[in-house]
Amino acid sequence: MGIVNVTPDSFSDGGRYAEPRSAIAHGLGLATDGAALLDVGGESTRPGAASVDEAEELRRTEPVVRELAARAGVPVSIDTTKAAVAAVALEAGAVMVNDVTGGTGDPALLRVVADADAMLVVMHMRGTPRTMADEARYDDVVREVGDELRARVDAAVAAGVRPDAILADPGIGFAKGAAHNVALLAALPELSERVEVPLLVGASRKSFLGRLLGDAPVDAREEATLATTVWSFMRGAAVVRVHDVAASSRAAALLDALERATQEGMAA
Ligand code: PMM
Repeated sequence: MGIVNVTPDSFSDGGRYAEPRSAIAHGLGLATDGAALLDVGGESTRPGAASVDEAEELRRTEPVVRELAARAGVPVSIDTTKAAVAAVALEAGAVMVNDVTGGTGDPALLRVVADADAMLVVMHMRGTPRTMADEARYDDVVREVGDELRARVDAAVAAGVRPDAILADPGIGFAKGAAHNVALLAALPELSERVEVPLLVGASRKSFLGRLLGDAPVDAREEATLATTVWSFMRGAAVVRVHDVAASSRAAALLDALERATQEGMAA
């Protein structure tokens, strides 16, 4: 999943694709680079970020979704917490809604997804981007995130979303400290078992990578991001959400080749 942030203030690429025209060009490039999905977002969710009103979020995302859905040749997802933004994006050609609140932010969102028979990503977070840093307290992060995600999947199914159209995401960096993020990545197979739907992982360039590398700035986190891609795929994740699609896509191609050779070796 390639990230297309139409925002002035996202943590890693804020401002580079803030206008629809540059975001569309960026999304088309990510599809050429091998993205299987494009995730268009118009509201930054970095810690402490201010919220964006609906009209502005629509102004940023609608033309980008419409154009990419028509021209990119891969499915488009809308990264939003607002039912109205999701509805417009689905009408404009998106086929997936990626909600960082996992359906808890806007009570109407799950229904919008169900009515459109669209796919859904439920991500785990506690609080809001403004408050989440204070909520990073767990006794057993894998069990608690797994159980909370499972509850969000159940709520989505109860609202009419097709069970086989749901992905769950542990929400790396959302109401989690660096050790929580690492523990969740280490336990992907267990999480997957608890949640019972395919997993999506979004670790690309996040600050815990910087912390693990001794305060590496955003532009020095690419190799570590790639390590999370390889790790996540080897531990059974279905989708990784990344900024640098070309690098992750090349790594995934090699993993596929190794996986095939392993299967053939076992069959021989
Ligand atoms: N991270 C961000 C935004 N949206 N959605 C999902 N499902 N998972 C994530 O980890 C996630 C997300 C923040 O990162 P960005 O500013 O680079 O988009």
